[in-house]
Amino acid sequence: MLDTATGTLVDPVQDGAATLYVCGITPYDATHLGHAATAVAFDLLGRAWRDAGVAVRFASNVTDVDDPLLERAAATGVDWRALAAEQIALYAEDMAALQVIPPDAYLGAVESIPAVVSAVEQMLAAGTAYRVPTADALSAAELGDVYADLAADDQFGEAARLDGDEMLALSAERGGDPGRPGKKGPLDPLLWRRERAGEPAWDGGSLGRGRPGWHIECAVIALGNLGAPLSVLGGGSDLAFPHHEMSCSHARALTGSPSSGARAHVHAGMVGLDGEKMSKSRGNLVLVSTLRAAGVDPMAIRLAILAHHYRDDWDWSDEVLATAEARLGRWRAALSGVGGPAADETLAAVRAALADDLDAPAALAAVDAWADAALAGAVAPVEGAPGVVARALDALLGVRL
Ligand code: 5CA
Ligand code: ZN
Repeated sequence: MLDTATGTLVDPVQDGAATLYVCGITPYDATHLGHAATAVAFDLLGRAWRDAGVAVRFASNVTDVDDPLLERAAATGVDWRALAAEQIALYAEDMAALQVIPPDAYLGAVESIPAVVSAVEQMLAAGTAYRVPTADALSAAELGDVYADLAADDQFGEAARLDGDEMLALSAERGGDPGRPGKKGPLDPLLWRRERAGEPAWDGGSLGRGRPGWHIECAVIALGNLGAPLSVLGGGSDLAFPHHEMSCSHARALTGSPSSGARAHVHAGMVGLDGEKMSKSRGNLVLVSTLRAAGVDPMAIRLAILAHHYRDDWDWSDEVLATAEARLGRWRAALSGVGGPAADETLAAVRAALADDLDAPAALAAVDAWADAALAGAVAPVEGAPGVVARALDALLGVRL
């Protein structure tokens, strides 16, 4: 895998085992093609590992309380819990349709609050977190919000490798608050937000009522369910900074170990539409559920995603989908025979492509070559070969025909 922290290819598997943490959705405007592409990318990794005999443990989260979710619920006049529940269910349906294997541990931010509170209390006690007074906390104002002290982490910045100005700009853009008065460092991220009027809040023990910050959510869920270090910490490239940088910093603070981040930081490229990143804030979304409702075969959506290398940024378009539908049709026709070209070389080529930093386009090309040969009928057919190819496509690529 390409480790985006070092820019080098690394093999994060150790002793035949690997842990994978993939950042899941904030449940509104799901599931757009960007969410789907990132989920499929890491699903492919899990499949390649399992095929190679690696014992995989996979965890993911759903950010079921955070500012963007609350803002969307308020803007549309729905209860934030109802919005989250509906979107989580829709995402699960879309993932099942796309043959994404579910995580072994799948946790929400809300259900993880007791673990987050313990973690933040631990960081306060260790001096790696501090309080910032709030003017409008509903009670015990002196407790304040809690922030992580990044100055206590001399490895901070090693994963994303950005300069100070870039970090400040991305922090402001992606949920941080570099201008908040009272913080020790502008990049210091929120760990616990005290209750504010009109906002949901939970019992925070010695922290006072409030709700969790974003990065600590993933740090706590990953540590609690997979341990440290992670083999792969994954998500879209929009999470490289600040989210993954901060989550790893929190993991180091909580374990006291400098190597408790991730062996490989792996980031999927951004899917866009007409040259712009597909995002909830821009509203330029193509939803998996809309395509499904229009009768598009989910396997064509999966093939459209797999036609792009996971690291590349790419644009969704009608042509991308039409190409995938045509490929699906050719593969189905080729697989419909009792006999077909021998499968061994094709399987070896698909496995080799996946082992080469998940080169899905090369894997598809190998299957195309088999399908072309099958349809041309030029080689002596081997009985059962189409079945072998079909099962390999299902297991390795998650394409069930
Ligand atoms: N809940 C957080 C992660 S803890 C979050 O980023 N949620 S999200 O709904 O915005 O995104 C869910 C996943 O999809 C993340 O891994 C994110 O990096 C990825 N993602 C979001 N937009 C795109 C896009 N346009 N292309 C590819 N992946 C995307
Ligand atoms: Zn996350």
